[in-house]
Formats: sequence, structure tokens, C-alpha cells
Amino acid sequence: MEFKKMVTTLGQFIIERQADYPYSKGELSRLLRDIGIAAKIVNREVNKAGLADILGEAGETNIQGESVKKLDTFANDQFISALSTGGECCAIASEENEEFIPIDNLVSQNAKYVVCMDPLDGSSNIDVNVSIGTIFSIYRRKSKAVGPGTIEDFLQKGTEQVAAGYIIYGSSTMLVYTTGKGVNGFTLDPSIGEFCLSHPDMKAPNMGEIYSINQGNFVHFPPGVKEYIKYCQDLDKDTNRPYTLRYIGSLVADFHRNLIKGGIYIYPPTYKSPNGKLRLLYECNPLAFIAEQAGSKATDGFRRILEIEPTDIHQRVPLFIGSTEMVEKAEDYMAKQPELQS
Ligand code: AHM
Ligand code: MG
Repeated sequence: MEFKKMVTTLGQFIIERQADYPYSKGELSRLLRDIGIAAKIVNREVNKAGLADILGEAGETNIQGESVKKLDTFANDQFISALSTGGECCAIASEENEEFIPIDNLVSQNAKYVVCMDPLDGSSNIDVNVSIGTIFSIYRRKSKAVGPGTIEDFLQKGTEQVAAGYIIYGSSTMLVYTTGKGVNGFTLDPSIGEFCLSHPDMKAPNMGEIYSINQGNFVHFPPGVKEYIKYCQDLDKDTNRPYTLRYIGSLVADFHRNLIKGGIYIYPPTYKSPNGKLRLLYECNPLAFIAEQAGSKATDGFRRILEIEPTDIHQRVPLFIGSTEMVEKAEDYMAKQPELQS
């Protein structure tokens, strides 16, 4: 009898990959597995978002007598709960929490890792059934090896990340992550409730034909960004311009599309917000790590994102991310008119 090869689940893949790290005792694997489980629970709630009117509005009590949480609060609580009870994480910094959360319990006494996360990014898209995402980033602690993590564990450059990933709640739900040895993508098969390896060793095209930026803010952009946008819109057969503009307004979804098809995403500095909108720790560093591992590039228009020294957990930074040649072209325009260089 002939047996067909079964799918590789996220759990199996994580275990197989542990052999890549001979000195690892499996803690990172367990941490990634915990994130995968929390993602499935959040996905279940995201899928029900359209039923909010029937099941109860946020802040109300639903028909089962349970209080209904806003989806971003639910996602935040779910990931915090999974990470703080899993035993591998000694502190969490979340975009949703003003202060980082030190984890002070018995199971986490010897935990080696801290996690930064944006539990539900693009949340303005929830009510209109457009893709949203979760972004996470994992660092090895720098503080003494016992007890809860401290601020110095979070103020590490992106180059120090040991793993990073995102979950996209889209037409299908995917988890994409890297531990610094390439990027792999898993699609959730709802019939078996497992993330299955669907996009092994993802590589981003060097060049693309999509640019993603909130062009409605054009008047607020510095000259370098305006000039680059004009370049994208110019007619030139040799470089397939004008490019296509695609902007979902969910960073994870825009990033994911550009990773697969080739393209550039920009959240630029503006005169009102010279550091842009996106957060270094929760959004830019993890996606920059994934981008580089897939062969693309991430800068703030001038500097490599992963080399920026964080001074605050909620620090913002401009983001130019995507196909290497496109990011380099945008950097050329920024260098010519370096206004708003931070
Ligand atoms: P959020 O973390 O509050 O959801 O904000 C981040 C989101 C990104 O997903 C998206 O790319 C960007 O904000 C859109 O911002 P804008 O509406 O200013 O273009
Ligand atoms: Mg966000």
C-alpha cells in the first residue's frame, strides 16, 4: 500500500527545527508553540467578529451572561495569558500596555526570553471585515537569569532578535515566522485546527510593481517621499512603471502581500509626526527581521531598522520595507533631500 506524505504541522516543524540549535533545550520551541496555540484562539474570535451585534457589543454582557471584550483587548489578554503561564517568558511588552509586564510566577522563574507584541494590528479594519494581524518578536533576556525580566531586556537592537513572526487573519489565517534561518509560512486548516506548512523557505522578489503608502497624507510628506511617489507613478516601459498602488491599512496584510508578490510598504516621517506612526519594537523590528531573512530590506529611509538602538519601548520609527531594489530606490530619493532625518 502506498502512503501519501502527510502535511507538516507547525508543532512538528518546530520540533524538527530544534535540531538546528544543538545547545537549545527546547524553551524557544515551547514558546513558539504557545504563541501558535494563542493564535488559534484569537483566530476563533476574529472569525466571529461580524457577529458582535448578535453576540453582544464590547463592554456589554452577552446572552450567556459573559462580559464581551473588544477584540484587541481579547487578543492582548490571550497572548499575555499564554506567555505568562507557558514558563518560557519572563516579561512581555505589548503595544496595548503602557508599561511592560514583568512575569513573576513560579513556572517562569528560570525563563530566558522576553516577548514584544502587537496583539491585533490594523484594528480599525476589524469592524469592516478586512484582514488584521498579530506581530511578535522574541529576545533572549539580558538581565540576571532568575526572576522577572527588566527594561534592559527590551531595549535591545533588532539584530538581537532570536525569533519573530506574524499571524495574518485573512481569507485564510497564516502564521509566518523566522528564527534566523529563513522564513516559513503555515496556513491554518480549520478542519483539523492545525497550522500546516504551506510556504516553506519564503523568498521575497528583489523587485516588484506595487507600492503601499497612505497617499492621502501626501501634503504632509517630506520631499524625498513625494519624489519617490512621483517616480512610482511615472511612465517607463523598461521598469514597468507606473506601479500599482495597494494600501490595505493593515501593516501585516500589506507586508505579507508585498513579501509574496514583490513591492514596497512605506510609513514615512511627516512634519506632524517626524518618527512616523509605527512602533520599532512591536511592528518594525519583527517585520524587518522577517524581511531580511526572506532577502528583502527594511530601513527608516536612511538607517537599517535592525540597527536602531531603542530608548523607549513604545518608540516610533519611519518604515520603508520590501523588495530590496525598491527600498534602495526610495532611499536614493531620501538621501537627495534628507529632510526629517532622525
Ligand atoms: P495600529 O497598531 O493602531 O493598528 O496602527 C498600525 C496600522 C498599520 O497596520 C497600518 O499600516 C497603519 O496603521 C495605517 O495607518 P494610516 O491609517 O495612518 O495609514
Ligand atoms: Mg499596530
